[in-house]
Amino acid sequence: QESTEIQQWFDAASASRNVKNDTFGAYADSNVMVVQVEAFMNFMIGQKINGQEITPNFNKLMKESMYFSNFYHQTGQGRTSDADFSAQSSLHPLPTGSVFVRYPDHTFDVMPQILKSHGYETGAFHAYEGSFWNRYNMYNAMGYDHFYTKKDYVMDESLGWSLGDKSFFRQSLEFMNKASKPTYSFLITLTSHHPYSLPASVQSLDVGEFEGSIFGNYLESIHYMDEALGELVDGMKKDGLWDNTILYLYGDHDNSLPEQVDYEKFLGKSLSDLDMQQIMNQVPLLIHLPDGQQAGIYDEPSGQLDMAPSLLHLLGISTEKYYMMGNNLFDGDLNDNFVVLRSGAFTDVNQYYVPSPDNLFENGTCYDLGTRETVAAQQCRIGYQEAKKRLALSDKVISDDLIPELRTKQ
Ligand code: GP9
Repeated sequence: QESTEIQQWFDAASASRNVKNDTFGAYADSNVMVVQVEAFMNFMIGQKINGQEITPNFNKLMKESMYFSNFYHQTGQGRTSDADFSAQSSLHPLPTGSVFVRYPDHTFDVMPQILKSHGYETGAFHAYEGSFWNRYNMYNAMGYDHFYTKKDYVMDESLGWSLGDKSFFRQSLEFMNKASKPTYSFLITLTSHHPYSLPASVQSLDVGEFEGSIFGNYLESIHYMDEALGELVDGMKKDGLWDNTILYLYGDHDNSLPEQVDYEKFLGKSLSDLDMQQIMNQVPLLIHLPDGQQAGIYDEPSGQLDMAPSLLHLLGISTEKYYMMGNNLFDGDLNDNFVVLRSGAFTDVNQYYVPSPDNLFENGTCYDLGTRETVAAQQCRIGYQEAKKRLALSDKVISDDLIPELRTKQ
């Protein structure tokens, strides 16, 4: 009985996202490069400090890309590994711990495996210890042909936790160039990792009053990462990858710096509780299509779980039989997107709900996004119930390893 209900939920989700419109298969057989950027938050996009843009290369790229201005990270305790898992599988991360560590041997419908079965050469790139977050085991199970770790890179630029992002991108492109096409490449950056302390020689922003503070160092590390991004794009153009690759770039999670006053000083205005909720949960998403089509700013809500269904749509691979929960960003209707955060918060085009620490529905805060004011919690009840249902369903599918069983009954 329970498995029938679960199957019904997935059938309905599949029907609403599997739309065969003009964009379905529009980029079939393109290379796909996914860049997951460490602690990259949305509030700095387009912003300046002392006249200098924090992310000039990202801002430039936005003009010929799709930029989702209301995109959320959906991570929990598994941080970077949660962002990775939810983007690749389109399921929610767990309420405690990381799927990578707890259930690497369970079955999921993930991007590398799916694309491998469609003739792609697949690679994960991360210049750090391969065992961190149990990646060796998990990436093997996810179907990556290659996993390039710190051992594979020449340490010619030592920054923060490991290799600097500039060298990381440059060497990753060299590995990619050796692969047979089409390729699916997943790159995880690291230089902008907490505590964000970079040598003065690579700090090129004048952060003024933030000088010497961790918030100032954070801005510097993102500015460095953005320079590296500029070099990555140049490298892709030089290597002939730019016109035949979908570039999908997003931030993994927040920067663990919750002081409201820092954001107020940086943005030069006072911030409401809702502003802070959005700031701490929004990360940027940028999609550059090979022909630069569909460029623009998309304000509808979206989240990390949306990656797999959206990319597969562009590649013309039906997700009908896959156990995925995210939105398809190319289904032609962004207004019906529903985004659930691991905390139980949710948002759609009209509402934003923040659960209370005691997790009682009535004690949570329901915002009307039209007025940005609080309204009676009751007005968020339907969304709250749906969010709760999705999280419980995802948890069950993951921890009970339900996908193989559900699939036999399809
Ligand atoms: C290290 C990187 C950091 O490999 O993934 O992970 P985080 O601490 O951000 O979860």
